[in-house]
Amino acid sequence: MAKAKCHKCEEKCGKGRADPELILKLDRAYRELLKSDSKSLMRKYLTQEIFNKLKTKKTSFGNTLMDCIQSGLINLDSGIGIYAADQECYSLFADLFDPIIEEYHGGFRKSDVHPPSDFGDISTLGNLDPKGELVVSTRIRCCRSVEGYPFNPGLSEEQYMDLESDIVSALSDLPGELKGQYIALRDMTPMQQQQLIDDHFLFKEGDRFLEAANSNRYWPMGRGIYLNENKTFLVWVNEEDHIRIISMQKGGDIGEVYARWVTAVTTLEKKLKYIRSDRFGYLTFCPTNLGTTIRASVHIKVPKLARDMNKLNDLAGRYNLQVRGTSGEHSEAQDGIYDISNKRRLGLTEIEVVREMYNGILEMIKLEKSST
Ligand code: ADP
Ligand code: DAR
Repeated sequence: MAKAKCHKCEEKCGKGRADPELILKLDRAYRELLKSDSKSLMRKYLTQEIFNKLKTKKTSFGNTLMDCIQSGLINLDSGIGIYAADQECYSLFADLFDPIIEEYHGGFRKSDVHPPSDFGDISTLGNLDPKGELVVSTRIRCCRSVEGYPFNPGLSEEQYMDLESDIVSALSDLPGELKGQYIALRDMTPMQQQQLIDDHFLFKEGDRFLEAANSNRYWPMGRGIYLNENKTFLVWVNEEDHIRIISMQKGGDIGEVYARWVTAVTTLEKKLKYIRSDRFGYLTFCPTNLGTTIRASVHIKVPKLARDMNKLNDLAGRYNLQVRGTSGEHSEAQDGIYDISNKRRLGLTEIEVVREMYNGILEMIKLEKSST
């Protein structure tokens, strides 16, 4: 297993201080950002004072403030506009990350600490829509970063391949219904790849936000998907994060989806060592995914509530839920099917996150049914 860049080479890669020409580039980019109409949280919290304090810093992986904010500088329509280019960024650039994390995760303050994992009593989650009237399908996913490797943008081609092989060997002897096959993206035909994307199993390609964050390099090397026979358990390798662990099925039986997800997560954590911080829980490339890293979602038809999208988004927000399109992030709804999921993942336990989504979706189903 290849190791992350040696921290001992701080002298060589000049830990601590960004190069003068990079600092000039940052100055120019920051002036442009101030003139722009960006509404990102990065734009909101990158004050001149914080910018001046952070622009000279560099992590032991060699990443600077530019590596974290370049996606938000290029994509002015970013909602967040920042990624952690490596695991040190959350502490080295805390003056910028902390207020963004506090706002996105509904008030996770500097003094707050993510709780230990608690998967709770699986039996307390039932079927969100036993008659199958509104819920098309249910999915729970989490993200994991593997110790010994830098986050996505810092991976060399060799590290992508080594990380893929470490993950695939951990997947190779999964028991029971989790048993399945890994398919490397480089071995897929374009048609096979597109079908998996259209079926909502495989990640989309060419995300411009990830592209601008330098996390699509050497594509498709080291990327791929593991699927069990029933396509109800999937693992994404080296898309945005090192690993995405996914349980999903048709219908609204979130109890079954959650039980499968818990089994998979607890089985895999015996085989792979993950990057976890006391304060933020599981560390991820994007600060929106920290903590439990869970996104629990339904594909749901809510034609009455969706008549007014502003009202639908406001209603979802009241239950700490988020609305996405049918193909997930940055997509529109097709055939009136919306992806509605929890927004908060940090500062809550696993069962609290899924229960918050469960309760919110039940309320939205009631409102949809009672609307005229
Ligand atoms: P992520 O969930 O990993 O943050 P996206 O929002 O892009 O990423 O969604 C990834 C894929 O998962 C998309 O194809 C999306 O359609 C699919 N998806 C999300 N929720 C569900 C669901 N409840 N049922 C079926 N597919 C889903
Ligand atoms: N597109 C970026 C990231 C938002 C969160 N989504 C993730 N991590 N896939 C933005 O700032 O909008």
